[in-house]
Amino acid sequence: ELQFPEQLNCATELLDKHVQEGSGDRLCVRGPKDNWTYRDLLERANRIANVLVHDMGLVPGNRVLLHAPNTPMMVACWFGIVKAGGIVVATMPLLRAKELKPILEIGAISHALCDAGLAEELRGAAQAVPGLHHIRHFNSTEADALDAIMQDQSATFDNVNTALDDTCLIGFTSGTTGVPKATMHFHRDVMAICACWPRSVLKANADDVFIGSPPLGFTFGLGGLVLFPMSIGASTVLLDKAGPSQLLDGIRDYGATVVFTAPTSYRTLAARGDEIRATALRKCVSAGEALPASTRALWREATGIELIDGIGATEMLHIFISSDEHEARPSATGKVVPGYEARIIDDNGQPVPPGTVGKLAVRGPTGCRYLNDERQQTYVKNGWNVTGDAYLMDADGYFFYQSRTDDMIISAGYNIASPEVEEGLMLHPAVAECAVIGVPDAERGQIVKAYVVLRAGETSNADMAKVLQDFVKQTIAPYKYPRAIEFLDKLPRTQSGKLQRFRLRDS
Ligand code: 3SK
Repeated sequence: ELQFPEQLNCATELLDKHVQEGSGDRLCVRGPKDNWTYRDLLERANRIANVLVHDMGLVPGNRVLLHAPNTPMMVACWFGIVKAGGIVVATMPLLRAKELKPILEIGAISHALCDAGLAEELRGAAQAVPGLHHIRHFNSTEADALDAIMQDQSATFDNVNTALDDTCLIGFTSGTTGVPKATMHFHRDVMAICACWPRSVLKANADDVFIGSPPLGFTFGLGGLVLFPMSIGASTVLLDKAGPSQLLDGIRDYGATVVFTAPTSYRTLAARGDEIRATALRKCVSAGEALPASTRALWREATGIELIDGIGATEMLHIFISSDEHEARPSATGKVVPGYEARIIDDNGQPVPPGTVGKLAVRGPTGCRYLNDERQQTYVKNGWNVTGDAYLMDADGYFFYQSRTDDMIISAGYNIASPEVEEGLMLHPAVAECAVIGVPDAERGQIVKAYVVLRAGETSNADMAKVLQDFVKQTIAPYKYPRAIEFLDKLPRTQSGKLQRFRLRDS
C-alpha cells in the first residue's frame, strides 16, 4: 500500500528535493543544446513559475497547454506549471490547429507555453477558442518570449501547497470516434507510477542515462524520459527528433544506458546491432504497441539485450503489465506490475478462466478519470478499468495480447482513430466517400489503409493516391496519413446503409 502525505506537490518530490538533499550538481536533463544539472533545471522551473504567476496571471487549478518537441525547456515549463499549482496539458508536437482546437476546448485551457517553432498551429487553433488568453512562446530570441522575460524573474519559488489529490496533469488520448478524451491525474498518481513499475521491473539507478523517442505529450514518454529518471536522481537525454538513426547517435554520444521506444524502432535499429553492442545500453523498454515475439528475438540476437515489454494506458498514466528482462517470455507482455491487479473478463464483466480470451481489466493506485466524458461509464466498470485490448492470461499469470476490441489503429506506437483520417480525406474535393482501417504491417505493427470512392470524373491512380496522402498530412498530424490507399467503386454497406468495416478487414 502506497502512503503519501495529504499535502503533496510532485514537483517538490521530483525536483526540489534533489537540490535540498545535496544532489543539485548532478546532471539532470540534456539535449543537443543544453546540459542542465538538477540545480539548473530547478532555477529555470522557478523562473517560469514566477512568470506564470506574476506575468501571466496563473492561479492554482488553471490549465496550461504545453506544446513543444521534447527539449529540456519543455521539462522546465512542465515543472514551472506544476510548481505554480497549474495543470499541465502536454500535447504531441505534430498536432495541427484542427487537432489542437478540441483539446483547448475540452481542456478549458486558459494559458499556453508553446515552442516558437509550433506557434502557427497554436495560433490557428486559439483564434476560435475564446478562453485562451495568455500565450508565451519559448526557444525564441524575441524580446517578449518566455526565454527573455524569465530572466527578470526570481530563481526561487515557494511551490504551491497542493493536496495529494489535486489534478496536476491532463493527458489527452484519441478516442475511437476521433473525439479526444481528457484523462485527469493527481500529484499522487505521478508519485505512484514512479513507485511501481520502475522499482519492480525497470530497476534503474542514479547513474543510468535515459533516452527515448516517445513525445512528452504521451504519458509513456513523460514517465520514461522525465518522471522515472528524476525520481531516482538519474539523467535524461531529450531529442527533438528521435527517429531510429538519431536515437542510435544519441545512445552513443550521451552514453545512454536505458532506452524507451516502440517495437517499430527496435526492428529498424536491430540492423545496426553491432553499433548498439559498442554502446553502454543495458535496458531497452518497448511499449505503445504490441511487441511481436519475432521482434523480441531479433533484438536479443542483434544486441544481446532482452527487451522489457509493457502495456500501459493514458487512462492509467503508465505501465501496469510488464516483466523484467529475466522473467520475460516470448509472446507475453508480462505479469501484472506489483501494486496493480489485472484480470480477463467476459462481456458481462465476469472473470474468465486462465487460457480464455477476454477483455483486459485493471485496477491499482492510478486509474481513469475522464474529464466531463460519458465514456467514463464504459471504461470503468465495478471499479475495474476496462481497456480496449483483448488478452488472455495463462496459468502462470502471464498476459498475452490478442487484438484491440475497438476501432483504434495502433501504428508504430501512435494511436490513430479511423474517423479522424476519414474526416481528413473527406475534405478533399475529389473524395466522394471513404473508410479507413488498420492493416497488419511487418514494420509498424499496423498501418492506416484508406478505401476511397472518388467523385465522378476523377482518376484513380498512383498520382491521385499521392495527392490524397499529401493532403491528409497537411490537415492532421502527418503520422496519421494513410500509407495505403485502395480505390473502390463503392464501399460495402448494409441494406440500411451502415458501413461494414469488417468486410474491408477481411478483403
Ligand atoms: O502502452 C501504452 O500505450 C502506454 C500508454 C500510456 C502510458 C504508458 C504506456 C506504456
